[in-house]
Amino acid sequence: MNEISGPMYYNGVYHEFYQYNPDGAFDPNDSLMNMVWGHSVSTDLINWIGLEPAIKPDIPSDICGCWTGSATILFGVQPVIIYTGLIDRKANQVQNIALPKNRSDPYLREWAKVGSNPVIQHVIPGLNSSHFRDPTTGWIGPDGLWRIAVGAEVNGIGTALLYKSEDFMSWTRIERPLYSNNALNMWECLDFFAVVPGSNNGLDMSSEIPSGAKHVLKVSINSCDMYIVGVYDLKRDEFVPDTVQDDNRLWTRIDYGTFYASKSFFDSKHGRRVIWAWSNETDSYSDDIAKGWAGIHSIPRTIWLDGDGKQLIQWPVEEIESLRINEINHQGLELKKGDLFEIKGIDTLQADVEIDFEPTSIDDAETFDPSWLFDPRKQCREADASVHGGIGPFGLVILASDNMEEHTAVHFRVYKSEQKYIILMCSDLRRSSLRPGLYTPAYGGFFEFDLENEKRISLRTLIDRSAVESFGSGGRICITARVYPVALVDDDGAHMYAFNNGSTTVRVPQLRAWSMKRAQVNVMKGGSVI
Ligand code: DQQ
Repeated sequence: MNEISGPMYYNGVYHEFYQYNPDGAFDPNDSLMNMVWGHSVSTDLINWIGLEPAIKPDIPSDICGCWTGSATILFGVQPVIIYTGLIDRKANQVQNIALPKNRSDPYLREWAKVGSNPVIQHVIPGLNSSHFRDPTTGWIGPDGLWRIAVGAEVNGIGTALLYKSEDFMSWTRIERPLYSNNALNMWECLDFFAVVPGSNNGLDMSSEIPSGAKHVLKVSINSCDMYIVGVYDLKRDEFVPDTVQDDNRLWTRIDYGTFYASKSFFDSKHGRRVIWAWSNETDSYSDDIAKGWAGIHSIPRTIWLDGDGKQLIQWPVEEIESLRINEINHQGLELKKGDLFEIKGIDTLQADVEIDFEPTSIDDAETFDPSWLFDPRKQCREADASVHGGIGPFGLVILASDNMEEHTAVHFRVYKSEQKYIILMCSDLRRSSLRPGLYTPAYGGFFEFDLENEKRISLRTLIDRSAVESFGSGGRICITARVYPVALVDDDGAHMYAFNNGSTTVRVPQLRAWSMKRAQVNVMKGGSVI
């Protein structure tokens, strides 16, 4: 499977549709296949029931595949799916609509495509019609008209095309796009949503958006999910970024690891916005064929905008805490340069760890070089966990074998840049496995931090065997990684340590960790597991 398509909460049930390749465990993006919309349901975002696919290719306007799209709930009662159909083997793309056959079925198992499909054709001057896909969730304007955006490449430029409709069925393109930027040439899986700076209450795009709200445009391209914060100019129906860098390497990321094609939705049960994404395998094609599956979805996260109006914050939904057991707790630890403190007493292969680091002095921060911003991964490779620093590296070493020949390091390093502090967070997979043929980069990203006032740098890492999801500084920076250690397979488990390799001593005022119970994953109704 690959990404989540059309997540929604409707009548007490969460729906997760997703791109599913019924032909086997290979990457559907590598060729044109008969992608269908897989379908799972849940009442808590953690335990899932697998259902039959909701949409399959069977009409001329999706005959070569049902690709990504979104769900919109019209006026709180009518769910609608809008999705991309492949009309031929050249991957020419149009947009289609499907409606639930029976709205009183709590799981909305069956969907019917409308007779007027395709509702949006690929006839636009300058459009590359094989790059015209992934319609967003709809939003409503003060004029009562619905809008959606569709990602496209127009005259070689990445564009969010804007469409309007009175009834969500018949669509007219507005000549001016919602946004376009020549830093990239095609945008997949656009996501467009409103946020109130400093508030973690989500906003429903189908309702009036309060004044003072900002808008976020998320684009997915080249395995990266990037976002821009700005305002939505209602008069011009245009997204206006607060700032935007010409060089897309400087665009802020939703997550700096293996986390792609994310999609958010408004969760009316809890009044929050939830986002999650596809985390592809980073083992080999033959590994995936042997396993018989490939691709997972990250743990859903609540997402909101920081009070500074610039930075999105993400935090695992609180429901994940229902899986916590066997808490261990340490307080008042101190890590001097070279210290390695073993965290014992939990299942280190399936764990949730929360740890705070407090440098005892801020004097020894090394000088920041702005050119590093172009390539944080290079900095994570060159200044890795074994390289002594001023403040840091400190963090966690997880999934470590007895002799450390396999381990994954998740860590921070603090730099001083004129009047502010900049922190590098890394998730270094280069020694994560002895197996050949894996993709094992050192992922990394930078963020600004008010070290003088905030003092503590927090790290939360959720480990679920091959999945390692890390949240730095309360969710200001996130890195998802996939790891495949082999030495641990026959062992009792793996070791986990907190470490410091910087000359500044680091206090650990609080360290809490839990083993995690197994969630119910895609159990089909009737008992058989898919
Ligand atoms: N995957 C889908 C496309 C989308 C891409 C096809 C992103 O709709 O653009 O499975 O991973």
